[in-house]
Amino acid sequence: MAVEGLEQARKLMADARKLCVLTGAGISAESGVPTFRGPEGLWRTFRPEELATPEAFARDPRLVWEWYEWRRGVIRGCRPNAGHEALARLALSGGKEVRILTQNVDGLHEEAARAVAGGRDPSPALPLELHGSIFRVRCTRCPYRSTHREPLDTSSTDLLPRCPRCRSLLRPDVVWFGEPLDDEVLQEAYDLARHADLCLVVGTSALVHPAASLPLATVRGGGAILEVNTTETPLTPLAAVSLRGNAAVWLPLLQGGET
Ligand code: BV8
Ligand code: ZN
Repeated sequence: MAVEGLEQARKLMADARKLCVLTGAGISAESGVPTFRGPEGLWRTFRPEELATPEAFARDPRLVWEWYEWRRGVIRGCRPNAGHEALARLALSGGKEVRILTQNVDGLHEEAARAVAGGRDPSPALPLELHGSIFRVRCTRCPYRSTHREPLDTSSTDLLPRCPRCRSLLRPDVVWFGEPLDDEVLQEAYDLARHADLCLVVGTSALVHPAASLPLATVRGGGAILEVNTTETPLTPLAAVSLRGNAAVWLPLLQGGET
């Protein structure tokens, strides 16, 4: 099945003129970033459904920042893997229109884009970040927003980062459960998915909406789904091909079919 799946998958990739890629935590697993629902997943040890919410932050901003700073520390030590790099090469090859939509907040797609582009313009490989970035902060009160990569001391509430403009608490610039995604980002994502002839879905459990419904927009627009995942997901039955296994192994094989 795997080999025959690969040949069919390569044909889908070769025929695609407009490719929309949707990635989830699974593409970063090989880099050492914990997934959400895997055996060692974040949801197991950190009750994130109680932490990745505006209510949790209102109730105990120090605890939420402690969890995010722990994740930021883990991710600072992680590098993009062969899966991120294969997608960046695909997007920069110019052979077809490729747009990467990611649910991840770890910044590894952007790091891979800049590394693969070298001195060239990395923008075709820069992802649309559906859920924001763990290395960006925004004010809980005014429009202030900025990149923020340095380690934070979360040992007490009065050490938490504050807005340089209005002194209110800063929060991670990510989309929490119960919060809407940025309108323009979501509209752009739907447009890309709707007009794609292939949606390559990599390393997502396809449980979180509205991101998980983007591949369905491709199918409704007459396109197909190609899935890469170590397990079955709710999208598997809708996929023309579902390659079972590690994104860091399969994506270079798929990209390799591109001359
Ligand atoms: C909203 C950022 C409305 C923060 C995240 C009931 C039904 C349907 C929907 C809902 C419902 N109840 C509530 C909702 C809405 C809710 C939702 O979808 N809940 C789900 C859980 C049921 N959605 C929301 O709240 C969204 N907002 O709906 O707002 C609204 C509208 C207007 C006005 C007000 C409100 C916001 C959702 C965004 C939440 N933020 N993250 C942070 O990161 O801290 S979501 C979080 O989970 C991640 O960002 C990630 O994107 C997402 C999904 O996880 P995955 O990426 O898929 O990772 P996971 O671990 O689950 O899976 C990994 C996969 O990889 C697995 O399949 C595994 O097999 C595979 N894998 C592992 N290793 C590998 C691999 N594959 C390949 N290779 C490997 N090596
Ligand atoms: Zn402010």
